[in-house]
Amino acid sequence: MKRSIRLSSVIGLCAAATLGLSLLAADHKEAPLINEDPSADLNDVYAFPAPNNPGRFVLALTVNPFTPATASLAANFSANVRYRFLIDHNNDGRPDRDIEIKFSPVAGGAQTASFKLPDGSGFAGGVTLPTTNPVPNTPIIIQGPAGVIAFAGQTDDPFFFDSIGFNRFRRGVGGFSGRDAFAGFNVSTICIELPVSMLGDADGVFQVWGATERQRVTLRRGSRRELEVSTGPFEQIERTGVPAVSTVLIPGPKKDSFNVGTPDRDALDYGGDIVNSLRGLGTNDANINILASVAVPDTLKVNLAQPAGFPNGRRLEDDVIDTLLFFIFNQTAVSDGANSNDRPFLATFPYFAPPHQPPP
Ligand SMILES: [Ca+2]
Ligand SMILES: [Ca+2]
Ligand SMILES: [Ca+2]
Ligand SMILES: [Ca+2]
Repeated sequence: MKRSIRLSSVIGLCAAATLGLSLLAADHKEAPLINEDPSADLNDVYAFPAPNNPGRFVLALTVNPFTPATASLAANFSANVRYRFLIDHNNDGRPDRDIEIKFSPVAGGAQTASFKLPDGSGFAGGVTLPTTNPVPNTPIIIQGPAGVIAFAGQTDDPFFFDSIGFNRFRRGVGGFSGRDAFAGFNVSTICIELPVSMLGDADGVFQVWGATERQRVTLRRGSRRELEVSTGPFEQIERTGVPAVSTVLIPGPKKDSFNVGTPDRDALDYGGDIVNSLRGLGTNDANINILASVAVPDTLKVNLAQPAGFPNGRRLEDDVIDTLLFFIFNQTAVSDGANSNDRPFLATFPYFAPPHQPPP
């Protein structure tokens, strides 16, 4: 069979690559430090024009990777993490606008999400909390100024990929079976829909990424042995834009420092590593150049004048893995066989599929 020959030649290339992966995902559990901090562990960032709502744009990010339905109550947004969307207008890798989201602690069966928009205005509303009931809680649509709507709560993970097949394939002990390793798992999702004009970009060409930050906290003993607590500025602990950049292309020992880095330094600090990783996979120079234009810096590139869909931004339904495999393997159609989500997406905001619930 032609297909199995093609797959086994790819196995050889993957086995030869020194990627240091334990698990290949979009950005789930990709680096040693963030692996221990799930509520700040960004999985994916999405950026797409609102379907059926011209002139409006959707930004979304997910955290809390691989939340099983049976453990959904333990997965929440942290009251000590600042979640951010960063928007670059002029391609210098530095943000020109941002959206910040912070959360109250969960108390009395409720949690509040507070949003700060690019113009500095703010609004707040209830988080759609997880439940172990057979039917999930109805999504709370939070209303902001100027028609802005927002959602924060648990959903199905929209990412799909046969990552187990890829890892077997890489070790020469199997190949893609088409099984979506993310099927059945939930994530914690922040989704916001706002007028494009609010992003503040004049020409419809901009870049987006997500970041999580924690406030620096210092504990010390005072002169009478009392505990003194002081809090400092927020410091970035993770960032991501393009799926699989950190997991596939950044060498293992550099993944933690990549997470605290900024896009304006990506070409300088990681360009060589990314080229080496792609050469290790057998990608030729023409396709390395194409992938570099997508992955360096690690931001989603958006051009509103062009059709939406990865690598022009990213929609929930985009088969980003097949797109990346196509260029990694020099424009050969290699598919993992997991080509759509395990649950249909909603046609209307918040677009994400409802979370998986424990069996009744
Ligand atoms: Ca991550
Ligand atoms: Ca900028
Ligand atoms: Ca899913
Ligand atoms: Ca696929």
